[in-house]
Amino acid sequence: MEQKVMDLIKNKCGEENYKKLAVLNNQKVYDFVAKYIQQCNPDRVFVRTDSAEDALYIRNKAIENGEEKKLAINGHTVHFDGYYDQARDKDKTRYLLEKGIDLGPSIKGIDREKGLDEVHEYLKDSMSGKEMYVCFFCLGPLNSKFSISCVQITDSSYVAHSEGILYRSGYSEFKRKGNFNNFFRFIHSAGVIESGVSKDVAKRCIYIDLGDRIVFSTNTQYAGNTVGLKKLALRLAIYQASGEDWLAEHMFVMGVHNAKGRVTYFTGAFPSACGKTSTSMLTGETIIGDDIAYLRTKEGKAYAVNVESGIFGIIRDVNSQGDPLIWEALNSPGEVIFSNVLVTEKGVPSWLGNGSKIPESGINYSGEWTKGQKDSQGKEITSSHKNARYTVSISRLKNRDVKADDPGGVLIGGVIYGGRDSNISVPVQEAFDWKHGVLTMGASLESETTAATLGQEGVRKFNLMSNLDFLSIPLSKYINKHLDFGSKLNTVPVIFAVNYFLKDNQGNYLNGKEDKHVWLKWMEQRIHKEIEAIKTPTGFIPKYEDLKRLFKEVLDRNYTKEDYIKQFTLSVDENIAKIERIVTIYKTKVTDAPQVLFEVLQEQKQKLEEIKTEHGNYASPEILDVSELKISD
Ligand code: SPV
Ligand code: MN
Repeated sequence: MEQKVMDLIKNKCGEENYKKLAVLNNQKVYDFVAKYIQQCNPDRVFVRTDSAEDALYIRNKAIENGEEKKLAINGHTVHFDGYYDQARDKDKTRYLLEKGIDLGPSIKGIDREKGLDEVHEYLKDSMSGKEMYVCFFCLGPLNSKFSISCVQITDSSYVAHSEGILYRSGYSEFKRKGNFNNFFRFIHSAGVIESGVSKDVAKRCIYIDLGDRIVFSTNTQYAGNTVGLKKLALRLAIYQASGEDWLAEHMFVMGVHNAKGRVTYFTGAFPSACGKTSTSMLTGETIIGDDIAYLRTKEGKAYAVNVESGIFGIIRDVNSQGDPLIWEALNSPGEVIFSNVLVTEKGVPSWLGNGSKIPESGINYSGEWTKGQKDSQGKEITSSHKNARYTVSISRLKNRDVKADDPGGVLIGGVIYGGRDSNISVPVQEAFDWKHGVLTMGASLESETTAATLGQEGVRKFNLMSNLDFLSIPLSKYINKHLDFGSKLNTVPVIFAVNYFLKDNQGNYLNGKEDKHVWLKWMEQRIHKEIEAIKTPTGFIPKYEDLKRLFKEVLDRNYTKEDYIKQFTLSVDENIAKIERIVTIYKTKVTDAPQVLFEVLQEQKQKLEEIKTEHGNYASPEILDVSELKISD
């Protein structure tokens, strides 16, 4: 059997690629590759090692086969996903579950046998006429206890190219580890390609086998559905972490610097398109990663690594003013993949909110485009898609943190939870302790939906830890894991909640995009117990004097008392209604929700009711600033 497997591989790979596999001496890799050569029937197979030459081969292939097109600036390319393939497909992303297994009503499953049959049917001969890429990557830094090795098989050079930017190459790790078997496997086929895009999106499916640690993805190209190492691996990692003692989170990791050179690391969980990347990219601070982190404890302290090495960021509203560092990378030579933007005939990309006039015509995710064009449903087609993206390596960014590849991770000082919330939470607040933060900020997170997933925008949805879309274990288990994680710590990270999207009664945002930098500096000072805060029923909020000073220092702006009061007034009824919504979710949609969650939320509700009796529905921070609270409580 073994010889047969190797002969089959050799036949499709050719001598050179075969040798690259043969030195790995890993039976599980061979079986995986052989199985999908047989199933998908590619014309040939390319094996990606860690060499620059192999990365270049894939990059060139993407141009040759039309999945990417060169743009005017050297190293820049554009890729288009199909018109109906512009975001993560939550409905078609499902866990393959054995009969009788249920992960709870919020997590979608499909009968394992049925799902495997369906996806294998789609994969059958799906690579005929195409090349198969077998790629080795590492989630997390090389040589690190945090990290997980991966093999990705795909017939999309765009997917393989994106992964080469977004992840650390992992061939050398496979070589070092030899015949090991605890790695993740991903198999993707874009299916039939017509005009450069997946033709059969109706047959799109993304099926996850947690036990075998394998993910299948077919008839789609959008990176959130196809780049196995991103959100698909996050699901496998959450499952694996749940049986061990670490956490896999939808979080950025960044360093915040004070004037004296002190660096404090934060992790931050925000739903897609809610300011996560832009926070991690703030000028003057340093980035480790913008999307996915693994967290571990060591000697009573919490550490984090960035699972990735690049950014797959939303390009909408990226402009020279708001995002100067990204802007520079997107406007200078070097490797960048733009996806689903508008491209002019001169090969210049254009996107919504880039600070320039939208061109009259060009090529976009709908094909040839002219201003005002409508789709078959009569809906106006935007020039660039709202979820259009750029893919760039963090190594291209000047603000990359020096510890970005540290195998030991960075010590976490603060954890931030953020959501899109127009009328409930104040712009920034600090939890009373780990338990309070996990339960009332992380596990109670709600956010208004965005274009990052298919479906209606602007609907308020529950999204615990911003990780709900990726959970592969029951919610109660996930929350308990967080509580346990904190209980093992002597140095406990401080938990904060931010809301960049608060609006007034007329629907105007109460904060500028840049204000988040002030909140970050406030959090940094709170972690080091340098400033006092006001205790409210929902958390500690800033004192006016501190924000006034910080607005001046950070943004050179005069922050008025009037703005402070508008932004930090506690909306009591709205907060109570939110607690009631969250309690209902945990009572009706979550099996065995931890009792402590109900207790903490009930206590918070009671305090809010007391405030209401005393001060009415809107409690100004000045009224609340009566407590005996000092630097810590
Ligand atoms: C997100 O939507 O949270 C992203 C992009 O980071 S995706 O790869 O689609 O998940
Ligand atoms: Mn994300």
